[in-house]
Amino acid sequence: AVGEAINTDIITLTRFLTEEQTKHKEATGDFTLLCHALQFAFKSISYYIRRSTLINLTGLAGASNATGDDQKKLDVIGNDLFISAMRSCGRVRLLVSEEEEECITFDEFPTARYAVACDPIDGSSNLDAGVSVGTIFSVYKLEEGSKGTKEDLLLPGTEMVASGFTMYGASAQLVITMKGGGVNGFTLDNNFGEFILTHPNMRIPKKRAIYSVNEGNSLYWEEPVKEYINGLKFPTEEGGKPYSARYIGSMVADAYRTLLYGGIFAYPSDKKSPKGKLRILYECAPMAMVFENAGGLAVNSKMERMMEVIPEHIHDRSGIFMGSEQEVQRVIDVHQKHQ
Ligand code: AHM
Ligand code: MG
Repeated sequence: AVGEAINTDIITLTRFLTEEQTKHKEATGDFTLLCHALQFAFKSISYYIRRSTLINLTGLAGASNATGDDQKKLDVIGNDLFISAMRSCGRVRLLVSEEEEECITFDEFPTARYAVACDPIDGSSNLDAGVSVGTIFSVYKLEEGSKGTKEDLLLPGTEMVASGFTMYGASAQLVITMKGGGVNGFTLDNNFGEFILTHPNMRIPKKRAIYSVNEGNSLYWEEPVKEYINGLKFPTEEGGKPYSARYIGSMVADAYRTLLYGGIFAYPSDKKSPKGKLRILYECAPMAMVFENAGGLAVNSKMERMMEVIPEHIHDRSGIFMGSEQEVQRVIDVHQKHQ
């Protein structure tokens, strides 16, 4: 019949969020509004990334950010778009961004109950080459009577109410998870201007022989990390095959592939960066929540559950291993042997 192959009952992110809201009787709609603002931030960042080569948005902005990285023009624009979306929704009290040294407080909304942490454009070293980058976000609900200072955000990942990321690849892919829920993936349809549910209830495969790590750092790795990675490359069991290496250098893209195909992504702490490279609040913790809710695991370099790590400062870093349950378990086993 005509239209048989065409889905006319499309689940947009807007519809999904409305349906989620009605599942929670106590919901006020604040969180839904916040998600609508997030959605707009992703759409607009995606738009500028796609046009960047045409409208002179490649290259450096001429400054460096809170953590000392050179800022790209798109880092600045992505950050401004994100902040503006969060401010204008009126539901966010605090915002931490990788690109802002200090926590932003929206004092015009003193009763707003949410706090957000974000890396507006993660993997920006890949931008000018047109390689996938992404936005990572985590959402926290503030304690009753919290003062609205950055200390309110020094929380373990277990306190997040939602987290996720959008990857700006061949298409924009949004992955979102909520506390106690599953992981859902949406694809931005540029003609509709809508994120469409294309990957409902994502589950990471239990194992897969793919590892993703910057091997250029191996000189600095600690013994257990060296032993673990060598074990993947030079299997000792009869007929064992070596793992495949895949490393894009954009955490969001490496994480998205790992989520879909399985395997492991690692950015361990090492002798050069004893605290690791990736930041807890807006890189490690939100990814850990996505991986756990998809049936995977995420630990830091001390083999502690990433979701339980409490940052001391808003820009604190951590080592991280995340991926398929059996692959991460193998890292834990090697580390335990070394204790
Ligand atoms: P950024 O937030 O400054 O872009 O840095 C984070 C990125 C991650 O996306 C990626 O996993 C990692 O840094 C790559 O680092 P390296 O170039 O050291 O391998
Ligand atoms: Mg980053």
